[in-house]
Amino acid sequence: MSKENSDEKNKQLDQFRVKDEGEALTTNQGLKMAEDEFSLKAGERGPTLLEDFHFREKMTHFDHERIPERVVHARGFAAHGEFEVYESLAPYTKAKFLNEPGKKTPVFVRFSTVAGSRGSGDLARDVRGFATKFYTEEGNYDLVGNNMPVFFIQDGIKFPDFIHAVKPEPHNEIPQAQSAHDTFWDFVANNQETAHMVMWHMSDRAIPRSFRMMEGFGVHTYRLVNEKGQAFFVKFHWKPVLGVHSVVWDEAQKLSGKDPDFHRRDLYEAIENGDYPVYELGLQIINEEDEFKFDFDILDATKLWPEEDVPVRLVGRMTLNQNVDNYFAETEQVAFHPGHVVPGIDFSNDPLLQTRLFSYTDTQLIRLGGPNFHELPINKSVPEVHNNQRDGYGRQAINTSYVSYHKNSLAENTPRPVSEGEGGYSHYQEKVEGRKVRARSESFKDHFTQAILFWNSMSDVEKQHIVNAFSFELGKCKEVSVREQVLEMFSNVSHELVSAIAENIGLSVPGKKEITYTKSSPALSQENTTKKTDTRKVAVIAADDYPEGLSEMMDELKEAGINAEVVSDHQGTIKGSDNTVLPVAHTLMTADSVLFDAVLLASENGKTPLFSFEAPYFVKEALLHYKPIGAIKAGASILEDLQISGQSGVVIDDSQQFIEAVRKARFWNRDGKN
Ligand code: HDE
Repeated sequence: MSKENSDEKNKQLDQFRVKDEGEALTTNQGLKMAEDEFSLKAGERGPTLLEDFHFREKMTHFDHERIPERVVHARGFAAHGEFEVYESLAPYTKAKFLNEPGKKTPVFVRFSTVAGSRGSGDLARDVRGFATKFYTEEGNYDLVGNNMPVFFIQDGIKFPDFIHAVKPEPHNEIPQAQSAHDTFWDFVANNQETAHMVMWHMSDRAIPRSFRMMEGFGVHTYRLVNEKGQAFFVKFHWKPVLGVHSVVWDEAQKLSGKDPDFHRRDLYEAIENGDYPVYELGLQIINEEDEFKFDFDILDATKLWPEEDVPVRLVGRMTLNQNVDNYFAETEQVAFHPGHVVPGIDFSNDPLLQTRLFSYTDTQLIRLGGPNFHELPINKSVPEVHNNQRDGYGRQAINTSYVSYHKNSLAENTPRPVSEGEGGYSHYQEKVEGRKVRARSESFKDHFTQAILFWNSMSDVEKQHIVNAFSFELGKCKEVSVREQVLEMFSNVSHELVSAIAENIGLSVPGKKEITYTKSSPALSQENTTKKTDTRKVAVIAADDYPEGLSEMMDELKEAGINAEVVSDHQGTIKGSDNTVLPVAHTLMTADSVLFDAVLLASENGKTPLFSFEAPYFVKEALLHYKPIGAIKAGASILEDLQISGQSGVVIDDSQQFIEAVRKARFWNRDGKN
């Protein structure tokens, strides 16, 4: 376990860390026990006795081990790290953790899928949660975001409906962790504010290559407030330095079987290997007086602010450098809340955000069993907590004063509220007036323009993937009427899109409805993302007697930051014709092409029956998934047997070109489906 951080939060957590290795076994009362394998019985073959306090305690605790999983975002994985701000953001916010250049703040980040239950697979087509807890000196600040910048609905009162629709259908609890079913698409067609987000959901963003290679978005418009009380509208972004990358759908489906933990394993191993994921924090800022200058309402969470119009200013970086010690204590018990803010950060009237401000504490109360969840080590703020809240299940604090009310004279009115000057949080005094109405603003009613913007911004390959995703998902809907309604709805986005889908799902093409909107936002296309070789995984398929030069090539790959791992027909080591020895990381039985970014062939076919069967299969899969394929010397014979030596992204005996191919990651101009 890497222990890079000796920050205030880690020092606090150290008080709770328990090392059991080497210790005597005790009961929960600290009593050492002489026996832990046999319950106490009346005679060796007799009944177990009620007197057996050790058995009762052990079994009772086990019987109560489970807590309810999160109602959404149940499957998650988290890590510790630190955030460092580049420059003082005092002109915009008085938040202390953003005010001093170079200031570091401990963080805890939990990534998640939304729809699946806790044991579901990582590669579901889904939105990913990206929740960050900053343990600041002014208290916890939670940025509870997703990997997509918009959301399905505009008002949180519809959230239970939306989640009911996307979760497994209630009569038979099928399908798990999938949106490819009737109720989800029925909801979409009958709630057309979903249009923009559904475009993201059908895009490659919904099947990330890694948590380390996806963006994060605060989604809502928040407010920054400076010392002078001036406020600015803000959207938060996380930008991964490795760029934004995805897998292809066929790969995602296969990964769900080959390694359902693909994303959590990837993050865990990267941190263990010292390949710390880094994300830059970006801010988009709009001055208050510019609130109405856009062709969308900035309070509408189904709209993004195109980066070309409102540039993203990079203001700091977050490095994840420490895995958790205990999944349950940390990852499962962490409680995020968009309402956990610090002075200098405030809310907007986005109706989705407003309702979230209620939901998170409410859900923690049932999930974590009462109102004291803030005392759990992972949730404890660095500053001490002082107020008049008392008691409740599992209370940890021993408040020593007999005064637990405000105002008082017996404790000189303490704990006392403090002024803003002394760090007291005070809400931004926005002027609000209006009638009490259940209504939605007219300015929220355009559901299609930004869905078109998204479509316009995609490369041809990305468009094809979106067509394929719609065709897959609608193809899984049993009700033809649902398919028809969805097609009808998306004809408002693109005739090209619905025509292609219609053909795939056997429906006639709806009439043209889309408005003419030609704007695009290049920042939305993954085609324009950063491409690096760092931490890319290459499977080196080799057997004994591998050709001279392989170990040198592996060194070159390592120098380029690539993790090359030998896959062979047996475990242990293999010996080359040049007498070098390489450790075998996986066998052809345990590894599979979908677990790697590229494949390098270093031995000829026919080495062993396993090799002859699996190695060509490995290559065919890599080919189908547009991945780089390399070969050195005898390894090229496998490519010749398969007649693929001439395909793009296939490199023979050229390490530098192979490294460049790994950087490029995918070669879309191959035959076969996208
Ligand atoms: Fe959440 N969401 N959400 N959500 N959300 C929860 O809180 C909710 C929304 C997000 O890793 C729950 O502790 C409502 C948008 C993340 O622990 C719950 C609405 C965004 C996580 C809840 C939304 C998110 C949650 C379930 C509509 C992106 C996981 C468990 C207004 C900006 C946090 C929990 C973690 C979790 C409610 C919509 C992000 C029920 C009512 C939009 C990353 O409180």
